[in-house]
Order: sequence, then structure tokens, then C-alpha cells
Amino acid sequence: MHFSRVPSMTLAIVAAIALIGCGQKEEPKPQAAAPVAPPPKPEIVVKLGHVAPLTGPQAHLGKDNENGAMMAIEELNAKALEIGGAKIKFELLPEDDQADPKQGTIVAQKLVDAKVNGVIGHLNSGTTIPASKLYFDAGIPQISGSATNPKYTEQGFSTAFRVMANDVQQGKVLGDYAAKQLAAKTVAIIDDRSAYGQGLADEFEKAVVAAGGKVATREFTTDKATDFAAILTKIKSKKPEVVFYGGMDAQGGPMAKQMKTLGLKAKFLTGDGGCTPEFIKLGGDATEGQYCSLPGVPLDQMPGGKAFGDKFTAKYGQIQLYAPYVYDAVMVMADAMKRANSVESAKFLPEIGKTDYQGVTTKINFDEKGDLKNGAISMYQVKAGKWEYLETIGGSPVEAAKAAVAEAAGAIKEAAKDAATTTGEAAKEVAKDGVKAAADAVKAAADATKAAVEKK
Ligand code: ABU
Repeated sequence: MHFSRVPSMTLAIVAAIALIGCGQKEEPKPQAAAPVAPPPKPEIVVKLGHVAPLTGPQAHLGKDNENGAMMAIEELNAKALEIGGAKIKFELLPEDDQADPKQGTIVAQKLVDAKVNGVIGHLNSGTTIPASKLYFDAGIPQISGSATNPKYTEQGFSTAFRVMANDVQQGKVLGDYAAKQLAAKTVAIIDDRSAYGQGLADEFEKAVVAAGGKVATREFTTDKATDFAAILTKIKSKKPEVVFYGGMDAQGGPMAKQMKTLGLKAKFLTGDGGCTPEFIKLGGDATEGQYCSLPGVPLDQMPGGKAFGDKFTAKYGQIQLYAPYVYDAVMVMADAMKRANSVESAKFLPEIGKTDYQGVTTKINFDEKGDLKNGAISMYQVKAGKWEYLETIGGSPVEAAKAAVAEAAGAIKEAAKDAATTTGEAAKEVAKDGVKAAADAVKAAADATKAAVEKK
């Protein structure tokens, strides 16, 4: 036999190839498994429509509402909420309805098409009411912070809510005030023919008549008018003791001014639409001694009023009117989403009806129609160029006292925490601020408790 001589290296290669062919390769040494990062939580953008007049004579009120909503949205986003296992980012979709009912439905349809999760607004009853049908048909929850005409929540729409007392309550308080506190035997009534102005004037008239007063004349204007000489001249000839105006500050201020120019000496009384710094600015010294009503209690008596006022003023300037209510409207909607563990309109809508939320303005619970339970109305008078609080009618003083005590307890706890955790010079300032906030809250609690006791 012949054996060829094969070099040893060649044999090794052949052996290796044979081994590979047999699938016998050297296994890598087992290594510790790298930790697997959990998949990132999905982020859901929750779109909230907001509607108010951003142009025209009520633009200052519309912007005030929008700022209230924006402040709530920013605070919610800062909390990095998780709902239904997703990170939630709130986004405000602001729309301008120009306080015009037709434009109100146009922008409402735009928000429906944008598939918003909810709507905050509108500002005016005249736009809120027609828009509410579109939101109801689309199943979109709506909370207004300022529309007070009763019809809004009387249509049987499960989607409609408001966070302030309505004009049945407000008109009654105003009518009683004119007939009883101001002892007016005859009144003249003007309204701007808007759903709000006309509706409030109707309720005022009913209450005056029920209290034994007489309506000398009823006159009309519009929410765009600036000259009221003709109707005021007619009213002057009737010698009423009170002129009541159902409408907004853009007309109310100039109307008070023109009353003075014409020598019409009757007291001027208006509702929440005129209860603004703008009314005083437009009416000048003719507004001195005049009256307005406003659903709710004054900001400094609201459970979270002081803190809200300080923060809002630093960020946006003077509060015009409804900003705290609109802020609460956003928070109530977010609270319903948290309780439903869903941002889907159909899922969190039933939770809005079950709301039991301590807002900045008051404790918020809704009745079966979507109206605020225990809504209060407060009266104000212009003194030394500023609206001064006179009294509150209605509401739940016991609830207000309870909320104020809780607020005071929270403020004291915060002050103690700040004092314990801050060092050096800064500590003195922080502790001073905290103690002052706590003292304010304790005073508000004492006032609210006194009011509750007096009411009993
Ligand atoms: N609440 C008075 C202004 C808004 C409105 O109801 O039209």
C-alpha cells in the first residue's frame, strides 16, 4: 500500500472542516443577559376645545377665559398624568366665536371635526346654547365656566354642564335686591337682546313684580351698541328709581356714563356681564355707587382664590371675570378622565355627572341637568373706583366653611414643611410666605365658619 505523506497542518484543517460539517462547533461562553428596558409608555394628546369671543367688544373677557383654561392645562401637563396606562398631554384648541350665535356653531363644528375630547365654553349663552346641540350629537362633553342662561342645561343634553349658578337664581337675587334693599317701587329694564341679557332681564322683571315693584318701561339695545341716548331719554321721563341692564360691560359702562350725562339719577344695577374692571374703566366716575351681581363668592373668599389670584395675576395680569371658573371647568373635566381611567369622551362623560371636586371657586357637584349644585350669588357696589363686595345670597356656607378649613390646614402643613426643609436666609423668606398664606387661609376659614353659623 502506498501512503502519501500529508503535512500535519493540512490534517488539522481537514479535521476542522470535518468537524464543522458535522455541526460540532465551539459554543460561545454563556454571558449574563443585558437588562431589557420596559417599552416606553405611549403618549396620548388630549384635545380640549375652548371657545370665547377673542375679537370684538368682549375680547377682553374671551382672553380672560382662555387664560384661565391655559393655566389649568399647563398645571395638568406639569403633573405628567398617566391615564389608562398612557402619558397624557393636554392641548388647548382655542376658537373665536365673536359672541355671535352663527359663528358659535361654525367653530363648534370645527371642534367636532377635529375630534376634540371635550369642550370648555362657550363664554356666551347665545353661542353656548346652539353649539351644545352639535356637541351633544357628537357625544362630546362640554363645560361652560360662564354661560348662565338656564336653557343651556334644560335641553336634556347629557353632555352639557356649567360651573356657576344660572340666571334664574341671579335674576331673582337682582330683582329682590332692587325691590327690597334698594326699596325701588319702579324700575326701568334694558337688555341687549342676547340670550343672556334678555333671559336675565326676564328673570329680574319676574322677581321685581313678585316683590310688589312696577316696571316703568322695558327697552332694548344690542351687544354692539355704543349710543343709548334715545332709550335713556325715554327712561328719564318715567322717573324710575332703578335702571337694570341685562348685558355686558362694553355697553353697561358707557350706559352708566350716558345716564350721568343726561342727568338720569336712578341707581344702575346689572348682572355678571357688567361686573368687571372694564365696566368701571368705560363708565368712569359715573359708575361710583352702582351695583352688580356675580355668581359665586368673591375671589378672596373662594377656597383656593388667593393662590389662584396670585398665580394668575403674575402670569396674565388682572383677572377680568370668569378665569377662575374656566380654570375649574378644565380641572373638573380632567378629574372625570382620571376617575374613568380613560380620556375617551364616551367613557369619562358619565363621570362628569358624578363630580365631587373641590375647585378654586367652590365645591363642584352637578344636579341631574348639569347645573352647579348650591350655586351662590354675590352683590357688589363700586366704591372709590373699585367693585366692593356687599353680600352673598344662596350657596352652601357649611360647604364653604369646610373647604376653607381644609385649605387652611393645607397651608399650615405646607408652611411647616417649607420651614423644615429650607435652610439659611432663604428659609426666613419661604417660611414668612408660608405663614402669611396660612394666616390668610385661617382668616378665610374663620369668615366662612362665621357666615355658616349666621346662616343657620
Ligand atoms: N353670564 C353672563 C355672560 C355670559 C353669558 O351667559 O352670555
